[in-house]
Amino acid sequence: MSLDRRRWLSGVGASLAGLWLAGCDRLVANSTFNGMLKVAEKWTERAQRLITDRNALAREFAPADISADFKANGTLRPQDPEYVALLAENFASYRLQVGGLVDQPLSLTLADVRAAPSRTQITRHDCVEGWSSIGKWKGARLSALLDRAKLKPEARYIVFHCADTLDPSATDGAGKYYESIDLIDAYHPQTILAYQMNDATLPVRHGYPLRLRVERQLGYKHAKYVMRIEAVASLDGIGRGQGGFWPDRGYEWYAGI
Ligand SMILES: Nc1nc2c(c(=O)[nH]1)N[C@H]1C(S)=C(S)[C@@H](COP(=O)(O)O)O[C@H]1N2
Ligand SMILES: [Mo]
Repeated sequence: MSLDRRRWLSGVGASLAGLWLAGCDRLVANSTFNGMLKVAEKWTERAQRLITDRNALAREFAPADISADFKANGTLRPQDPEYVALLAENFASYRLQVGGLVDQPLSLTLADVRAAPSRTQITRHDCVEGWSSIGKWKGARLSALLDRAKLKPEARYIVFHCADTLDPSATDGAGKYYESIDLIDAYHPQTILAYQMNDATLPVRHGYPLRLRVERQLGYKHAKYVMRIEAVASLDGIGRGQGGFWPDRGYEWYAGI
């Protein structure tokens, strides 16, 4: 169960319990109150169904379905000096930073990330431009990393800061790729930081060394070249404030499929 859902459910439980303690005999005798309770129950059901749907798994495929030629899109090889230097030493001094609203900031080597609880899945990647490819991904479960970092209760979004500048013409400092997701997607079981594709080391064009897989959303949410993960309460003040490189340029922040 996601943090959000757990928190939300305990909130609902607490407020109902509060009502009962307020004097349930008197309230139960009151037909308006019974009507209210029914409405509240219906609302709870509907909201819960929505949440349950968001936790449903994306379709998974068989090895025979894997695309022979998975398309690559956006940045194919970052030219940013930091990335170029890291690639030259095969990411020996790379550290995945996990920070922001956490009690225990992490600085992880690639070996640390590979040692974390993992998941492997064969899924279809759908790009907003109208193409799809099926690939097999193995990566660290984002939920495991976030649990290790101990999210603070104020954390609402997880931001992925990437190595690549996709828009060198941006003069406001918002030219670097980044993306963000809420805690429901962050704790979704298929949300992983992938380091393998089709049983091999993740190729540079697909986001080496780490790329996000957030299987219930469109391709542009799947941040490649992830350098830093940041837990935040608000997306204001990051990039142009819309929660992602493409959302800053008019795409929907939530790109559910
Ligand atoms: N860092 C970074 N992540 C990115 C992009 C990018 O340009 N830079 N492009 C996005 C888009 S639009 C898509 S469709 C997918 C493409 O992933 P692929 O190259 O592995 O197919 O990555 C997404 N993540
Ligand atoms: Mo895309």
